[in-house]
Amino acid sequence: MKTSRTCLGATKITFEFRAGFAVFGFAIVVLTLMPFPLNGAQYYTNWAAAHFSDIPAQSGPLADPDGDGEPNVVEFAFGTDPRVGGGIAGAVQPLYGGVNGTNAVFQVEILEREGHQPGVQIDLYLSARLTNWTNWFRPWWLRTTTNSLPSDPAGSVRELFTTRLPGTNIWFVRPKVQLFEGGAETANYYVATNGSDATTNSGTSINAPFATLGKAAGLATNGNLVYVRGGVYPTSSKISFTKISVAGQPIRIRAYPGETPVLDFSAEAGGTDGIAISGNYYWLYGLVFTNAGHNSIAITGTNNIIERCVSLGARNTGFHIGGGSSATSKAASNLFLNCDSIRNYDPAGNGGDADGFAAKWSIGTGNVFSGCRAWENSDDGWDLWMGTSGVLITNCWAFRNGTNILGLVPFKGNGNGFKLGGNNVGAAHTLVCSLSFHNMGTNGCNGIDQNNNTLGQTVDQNTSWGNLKANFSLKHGANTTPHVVRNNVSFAGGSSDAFTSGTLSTNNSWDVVSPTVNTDDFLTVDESFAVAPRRDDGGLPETPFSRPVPGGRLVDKGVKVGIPSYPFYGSAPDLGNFETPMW
Ligand SMILES: [Ca+2]
Ligand SMILES: [Ca+2]
Ligand SMILES: [Ca+2]
Ligand SMILES: [Ca+2]
Repeated sequence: MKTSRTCLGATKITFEFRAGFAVFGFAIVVLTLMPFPLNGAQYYTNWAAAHFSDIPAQSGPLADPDGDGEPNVVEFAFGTDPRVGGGIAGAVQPLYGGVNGTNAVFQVEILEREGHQPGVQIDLYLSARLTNWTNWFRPWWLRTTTNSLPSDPAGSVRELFTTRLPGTNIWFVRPKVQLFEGGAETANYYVATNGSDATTNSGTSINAPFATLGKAAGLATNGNLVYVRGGVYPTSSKISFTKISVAGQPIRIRAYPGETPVLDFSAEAGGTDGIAISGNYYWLYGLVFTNAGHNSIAITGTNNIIERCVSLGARNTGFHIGGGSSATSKAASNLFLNCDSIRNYDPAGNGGDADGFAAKWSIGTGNVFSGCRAWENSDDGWDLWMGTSGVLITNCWAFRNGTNILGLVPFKGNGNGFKLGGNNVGAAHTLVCSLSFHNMGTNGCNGIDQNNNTLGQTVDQNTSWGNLKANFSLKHGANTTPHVVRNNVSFAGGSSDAFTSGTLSTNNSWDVVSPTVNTDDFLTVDESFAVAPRRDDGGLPETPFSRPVPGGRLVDKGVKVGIPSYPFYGSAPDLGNFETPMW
């Protein structure tokens, strides 16, 4: 369900008049599958119950019982009183904006009176005109907590939002609040570090949880919810998810709201996966996996979603799709969304096998990686070795893969960023809106690599720079169909980029920017930003890192390529994986 509501006004700033009047914004509520029951902690449902026990009908996130134009979820996010109109001055305060120029700093400070509430994403939209309500846009925002003022309420938080835009002398700001997790629901099963799998605990109550995810997973069926409480779970054997669910009734296995469960597979034998999903329609959310004997998650089933999960230190590839060379069924339509795969490392193979993410061998169609990061894995960031069907990789980052963290001698990590196939198997993959930098290793170490895939690849709107060898290695002499390569950026690679003869190469930095791109074309190349914490909603962090200078040589130089869900600003897409917002 997705609903929205338009706000009544906006905060205006001019160079002469920096203070403005604060008027609240609009809200979007994204409910996942189930309505929220009223047993949250500091989440929306708990807040609403506290404020509306006498009028529960008015407790919905989009209700506005005090008639001040601000829906409850906005009052929740900013900590204002949902029963008292007004009283919201200063909650959104423009601080600074450049007058003119092509690269000005814009800053807005917000006050969250009851602290930073979980489960909501606050975004700020800007406009240079208020002649209508259609020209709002959301720039990227670097968010930092900042100093409180003496007059601020106890427990409040101030956040500073900073972005860079082409200048304008008048601008307006309004917030949007998105509710993505309202609080704990009533689950079918609970797992906790102080739980028990013995008959003394039913597992069906938060007060009588199981001790292991494996126990809960064995019982969960269509449409069930399993909550895993925070803490570390030493786990010595593989957990198998084998149920065949149906669309619309996934088995949801989620971190309890506000908590971080860590499944530590250190005690597992080498070569054994942590989680094996042969079933369908599982939806994992918010789990951390460490030290798996083989893959943290190995998927051979279909229609599974792995969201906001982390693989750290697996002894082979972190997150893997594919059944291996003897697969009898094909893994298809699986989604890895907003996951991180970090420092996975196979000592048994001298680092030559552990990728961040992989879709390999016999796979079906529709597998997607979106919003994911892979860094410092011993082998590749992504590896689609011998994948038999096309995979979509969109909005993903691969960096510093092929790093010999354990100091192995010999070390066999290849360290490609995105490896799009292998061993003369043909599959037409799509890699778009992604970032690859500083990948290194002993052999390979290209930013984006065709690797003997016999079909043409679609490689649009990516930035690949500073890799040990080529940023784009798409000429292995194996493909019978040319590649499509558009709107990409390449600079500072260790060896020359190469493309199969006949490749449609257009509007890439090497096609349209001269002299060649360099670091001055970006706001910063300080890669410490790349490992910044994610957005509240799980999306990739927003920072100035590797973004084009507004008004610079990469802006509006692309050709319209029609990538779904990729809005561009100005007259055309920019080059590379980041689009510069425009008034
Ligand atoms: Ca209100
Ligand atoms: Ca109010
Ligand atoms: Ca690999
Ligand atoms: Ca543009």
